[in-house]
Amino acid sequence: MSSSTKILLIYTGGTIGMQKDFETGALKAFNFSKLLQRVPELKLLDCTIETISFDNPIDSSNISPESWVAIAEVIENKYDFFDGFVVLHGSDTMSYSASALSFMLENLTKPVIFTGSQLPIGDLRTDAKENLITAIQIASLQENGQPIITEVGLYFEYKLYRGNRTTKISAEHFNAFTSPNYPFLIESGVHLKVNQELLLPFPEKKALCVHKTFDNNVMIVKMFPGINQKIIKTLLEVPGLRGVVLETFGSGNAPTESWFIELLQKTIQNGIHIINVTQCSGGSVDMGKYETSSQLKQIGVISGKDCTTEAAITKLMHLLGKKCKASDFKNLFETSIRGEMG
Ligand code: ASN
Repeated sequence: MSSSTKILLIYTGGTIGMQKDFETGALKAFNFSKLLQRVPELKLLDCTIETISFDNPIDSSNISPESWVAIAEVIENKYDFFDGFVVLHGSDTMSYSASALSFMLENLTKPVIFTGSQLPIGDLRTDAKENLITAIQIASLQENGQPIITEVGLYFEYKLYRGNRTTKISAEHFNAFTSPNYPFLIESGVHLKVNQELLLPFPEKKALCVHKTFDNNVMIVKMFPGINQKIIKTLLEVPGLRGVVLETFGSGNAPTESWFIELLQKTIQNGIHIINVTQCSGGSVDMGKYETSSQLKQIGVISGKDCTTEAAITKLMHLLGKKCKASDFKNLFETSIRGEMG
């Protein structure tokens, strides 16, 4: 890091910048300028920090594809003027946003690091300061004048993860995220330990390309024993539906009852993409390993492999938004584009 390194802090909202409403006791977003007043330590960092805020900071439960476009446009407009970007975001949907931004930003040659906190920055026991300061340090890491991280990461509680590999696992612990199928990229201890071999390679220098279209005519269906034919048929026949992420059991297994398989087959024949991801918190879909997934493979269900549900649903919306040929879709989905699947 050097004082010539320039970092842009993009504040979208989330607990990190919230305070208690005295009347209701609920946490509400407050003005970003106050966030910086609360962290004078930022001035001690050996880099230049500029900040930009959403006009109306939001709890991340209100994040939408429009918000992702807003974040991406800030990065796009300021890309040439900064060496790295830190996105302050609520933790609840941070994994969705980090996944979405990873797909949107093609040929990224600079770090985009999402972070937030479990307690507001003004709280005595806050985790916000460590997360914020280390995320900025990580975004500033350079070697021979080139950024070390050239991907969308998520930093929380001493670990930097690949953003599109993460999932939120706790509403209580400071250690709120995990990356079940890919190791962490950096660990923060006395030193920052970078696992260089796990990072996405520096892209061949092409201009940054920002994909801004998402198609949200999609849904996530989580399988459970006793799932009802009438209900699932109604869901799959919703007019305009274009894709489904199906959270299955174990390594991609589902009931073999003929009504279920026939319904999925008809849905696929109608041009609706069905993506198989596991509802396990780790491991991969492997269709054909068990009899209970062989038919899914035969009828053309797409394998989400070891993708998280967050990465699968955002990739689905992104690829549908790109309007690629229906016949290419399965192949495109099953190919890793930003290191989101193994
Ligand atoms: N509800 C908050 C949010 O996601 C939670 C947090 O940031 N810890 O905006």
